[in-house]
Amino acid sequence: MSESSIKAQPNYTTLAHLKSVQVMGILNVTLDSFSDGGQFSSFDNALKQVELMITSGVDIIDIGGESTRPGAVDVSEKDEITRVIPLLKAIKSRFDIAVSIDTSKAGVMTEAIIHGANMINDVRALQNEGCLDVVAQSNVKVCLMHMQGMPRTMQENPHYNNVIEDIISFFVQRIESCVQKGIEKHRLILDPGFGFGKTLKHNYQMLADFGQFEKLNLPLLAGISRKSMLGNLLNRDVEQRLAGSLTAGIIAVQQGASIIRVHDVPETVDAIKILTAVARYKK
Ligand code: PT1
Repeated sequence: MSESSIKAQPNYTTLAHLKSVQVMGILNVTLDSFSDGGQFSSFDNALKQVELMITSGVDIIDIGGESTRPGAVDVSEKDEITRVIPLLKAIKSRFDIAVSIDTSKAGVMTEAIIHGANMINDVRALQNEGCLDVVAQSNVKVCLMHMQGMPRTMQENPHYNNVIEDIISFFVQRIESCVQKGIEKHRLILDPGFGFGKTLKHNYQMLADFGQFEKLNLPLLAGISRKSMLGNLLNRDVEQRLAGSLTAGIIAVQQGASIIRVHDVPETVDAIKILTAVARYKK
């Protein structure tokens, strides 16, 4: 290789970056995940899952009461509050752990903030009525995710001129709206939204060029765990996507992701420990 072809590039395999990477553990309380038993056992189950995640080294628990996977239908605000808030209160009273609430509804955000949520994770990037105001009047962190279309139909015909550039333009506009409303930049986290109105090709372009989002100078979140971009490539059911999930998560971390949102916390923590050890020994 000629000398001139060696470019100085940001290196996210450094010890400093890897030490700051946070694992966000997914806790679903949608109707589907609650349909396998009575309310009480489900609630206890969720708390046991939280305890396991904490023991395994999770940094943030992400509670979601609305399914946003492709084809999912809307949930009422009342139902979402009933599913999410009691669990948030129970976690906050029992454990010392950061909790994020995965919601797009201003009413759910309000309740979540009152009851001690540390972060709002919004796949609709605070575009719904009242959301900017609710977050502006708090001091929580907020994850702004990119989605093209809405969950029920978003996979029908996704189109971009340039997937990375289009998402960056969207982020620039959303950051501007947040700052205008008084949500300080230091509270923002960006997520390009793997699987949200993206073809297989778009998803892999995003993963290949994940480092491009670093231009926006904000922490990045990647949520790839068990998604169909892994399943469709590997031809594997959702329970058989662990190797794919770990590999894709690590690739995102090596390109600057600060938070990875995952189902398999112990395995993800192990993978990051290996990366960190390598960074320590690197000359
Ligand atoms: C995500 C995310 C999320 N994903 C953030 N929040 C989901 N910030 C929920 C599939 O293609 O990536 N980032 N909250 C889950 N949504 C999906 C989407 C699940 C697509 C599965 C797929 O399989």
